Amino acid sequence: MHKEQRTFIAVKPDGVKRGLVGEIIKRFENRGFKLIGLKMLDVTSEMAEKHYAEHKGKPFYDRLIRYIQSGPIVAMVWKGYDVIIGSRQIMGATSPVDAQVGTIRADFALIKEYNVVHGSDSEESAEREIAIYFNEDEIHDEYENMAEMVIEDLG
Ligand code: IDP
Ligand code: MG
Repeated sequence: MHKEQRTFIAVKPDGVKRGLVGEIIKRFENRGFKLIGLKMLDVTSEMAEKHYAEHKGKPFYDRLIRYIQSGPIVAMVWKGYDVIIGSRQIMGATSPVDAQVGTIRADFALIKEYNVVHGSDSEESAEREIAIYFNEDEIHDEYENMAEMVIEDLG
């Protein structure tokens, strides 16, 4: 069955510097997902280490921690039916050479080390990542968006 979920999405520092914030947000809005949290911030070392704990010890870990702190990010929470797999599809594979044409990473990422966008890969990581970047009172689920209204029509 279709599952209503939340996910954590971030425009990474290279995406912000390249002026891709609006382009990336547009693709999630076009898909009908509901934006319920949004902020620009500098990622602290503590946040970066929590976020990327699963990659600690890998050869690219130190560079990844530097990359996510190389400028402000735009952190977001999105909600919707199957939003976790759906947002991974919109983003495309980690490396632009593996990503399907038409995905954000195929269209905009330079290389896998600079792939412009982050998205959670499971419900567990989504809730863990949301908690790193947001307090619950910064999340605004109290409005109804068009996609929710359409889906409710199914009864
Ligand atoms: P994902 O962002 O597609 O979920 P992960 O495997 O979770 O990919 O890796 C997190 C981030 O670490 C990637 O988005 C990318 O920026 C970076 N990364 C992943 N694999 C490599 C690699 O093999 N070399 C360099 N950087 C990598
Ligand atoms: Mg990941």
